[in-house]
Amino acid sequence: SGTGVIVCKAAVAYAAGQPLVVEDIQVEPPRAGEVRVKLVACALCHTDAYTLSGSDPEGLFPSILGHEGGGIVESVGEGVTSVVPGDHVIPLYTPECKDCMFCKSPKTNLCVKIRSTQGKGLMPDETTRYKNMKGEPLFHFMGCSCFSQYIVCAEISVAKINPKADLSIACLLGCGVTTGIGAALNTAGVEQGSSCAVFGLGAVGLAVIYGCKMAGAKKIFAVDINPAKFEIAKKFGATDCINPKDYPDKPIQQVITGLSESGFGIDYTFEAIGRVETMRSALECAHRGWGKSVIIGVAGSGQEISTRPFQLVTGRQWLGTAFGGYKSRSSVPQLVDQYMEGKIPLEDFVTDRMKLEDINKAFEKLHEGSCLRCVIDM
Ligand code: NAD
Ligand code: AHE
Ligand code: ZN
Repeated sequence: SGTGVIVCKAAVAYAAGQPLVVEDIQVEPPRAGEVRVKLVACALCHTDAYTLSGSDPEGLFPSILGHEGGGIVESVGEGVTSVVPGDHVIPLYTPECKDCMFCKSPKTNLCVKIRSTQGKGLMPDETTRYKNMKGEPLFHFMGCSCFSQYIVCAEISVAKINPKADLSIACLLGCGVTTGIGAALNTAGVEQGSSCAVFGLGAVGLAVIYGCKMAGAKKIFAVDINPAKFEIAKKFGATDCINPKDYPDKPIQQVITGLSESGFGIDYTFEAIGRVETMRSALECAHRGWGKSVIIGVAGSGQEISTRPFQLVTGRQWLGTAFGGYKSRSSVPQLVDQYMEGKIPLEDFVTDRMKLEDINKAFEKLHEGSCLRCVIDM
């Protein structure tokens, strides 16, 4: 294995706003420092839909989307030492080279080693490993491209995990759940006894709620315009549920500040929707003097956030997070072990399962209120 081109099925995004085309593609063998992985499962994240819609300034077509997968190493390129064929891995859109100035700093997880080529949809040597059967090149996506039965990633873009973990569930740690838990534990640093508010109750927001509960938060406000989300939010740890539509006459930040124990706001707030208006609301209901507000949601091209500078002058801090601040190759194997020990209820996020050929239905599902994560059986 490892020397020839593999022909396999993939879902190709040919153009923004168009359905994916499930067809045979050609996957080249891994070059130096790369690995080829046979995908077992992959979930859809809202970011895949966002990029397919054409809102991502870095979105490229034709490409293979998907970044929440799990698989088994099929072959490795020259010089690869950290994994061997047969290892179970989770592809990582935030790699960890352990060598760049960002990896060496304890302050961030934003490895920069291959970020520029990743943003251009290419491997680190500026070429692609994917072609359709007409021989036309296809771009990579987020260094992962999990909507293909075989993928090629940089060695630094895969985390080797416990082979006993069910990859069709553990794949959720490739993005949404890890991001949410990390936003609470790493980026915000939620403390025992504190108050939290989470805007948006998709898989990411629910994982934030779970992270806040893990950290011992006393009050957790769950905010969504779809009240059907409140039951599961309570299951994950929300203490109070708020539907902004119930308060048409008052900005929601005022409502939430009014409900806070001190009357001065909430210790930690999170935006997990991707709208600049709710980012502002989350910032403005953070506690006077020390409140921290974390942006997780990804806003469309051209969008900008705003607030009165007075909100920051009076002690609120506006933060953001990618992959929950987790240094990926070091942390994902530990998170998988925590899942195996029953400490992270990943199964509760899997609401739907589908075959690769039905992936366009999975995108429709994602826009329905009942779907948290739809896992594609590759
Ligand atoms: P999702 O679509 O499943 O969930 C979004 C939720 O927001 C839904 O429950 C929806 O009802 C709610 N919502 C929509 N408009 C609202 C409004 N005006 N007020 C209150 N609630 C509203 O999405 P997801 O997969 O959970 O992802 C959430 C966001 O996080 C997306 O923007 C995604 O791109 C982003 N994301 C970021 C990172 C990161 O590393 N920063 C990682 C994963 C996802
Ligand atoms: N490419 C976009 C923004 C997309 C974005 O912010 N992606 C997040 C991960 S979302 C996962 O579901 C991220 O990790 N960002 C940091 C990075 O380096 O991409 C744009 O605006 O150009
Ligand atoms: Zn994602």
